[in-house]
Amino acid sequence: MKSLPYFCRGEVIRGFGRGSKELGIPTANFPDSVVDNLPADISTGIYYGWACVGNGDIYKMVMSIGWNPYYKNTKKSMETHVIHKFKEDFYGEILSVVMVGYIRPERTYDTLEDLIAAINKDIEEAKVKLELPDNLKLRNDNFFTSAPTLPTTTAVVSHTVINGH
Ligand code: ADP
Ligand code: RBF
Ligand code: MG
Repeated sequence: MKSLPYFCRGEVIRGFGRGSKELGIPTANFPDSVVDNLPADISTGIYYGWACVGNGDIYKMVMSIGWNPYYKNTKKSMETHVIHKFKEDFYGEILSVVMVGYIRPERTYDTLEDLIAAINKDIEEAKVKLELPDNLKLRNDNFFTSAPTLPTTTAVVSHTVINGH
């Protein structure tokens, strides 16, 4: 995928409210404007990378892009699970991410427990892969230090601008 690493940011919106939080795996959803801006070579599936809320600390993340085949969604979503325990929700804030690598395609599972186990395995893989020197470097990219903190129309900067820096 020639577009990796891929930098993007956008407001955190409400998702399907399916209670991924109750599963212990909340995912911050991006609006359509961010999903529709994805380059064509970024296929659906599971990715790992770095994420930052507003201009807060930078944490490891895993992201799911697609139609969640287990739930048969009709709408393509882009959901980030930040690998950190937050004290509060951050709906309405700007989430900045860099997608660093691809883990696997999305698939369906026989049970919810199997889906959760797969996601937890993704999280473990992300933690290990992000420790590689080339991947650690992206954590320090000034993309994160220049993060806007308010949801404005300019917050959803097109990928050509961000990735052309
Ligand atoms: P929704 O369907 O609205 O996306 P979720 O159950 O997936 O609901 O919860 C997502 C929300 O939880 C995020 O928008 C964010 O405000 C909050 N949240 C708290 N901790 C995290 C985290 N570690 N990663 C992602 N979102 C988190
Ligand atoms: N949904 C699926 O239907 N199939 C998957 O393989 C799948 N993998 C995921 C991997 C990660 C790391 C994350 C964060 C989510 C994944 N999801 C997958 C999405 C999950 O179904 C979704 O977060 C919940 O339905 C809440 O919206
Ligand atoms: Mg969500």
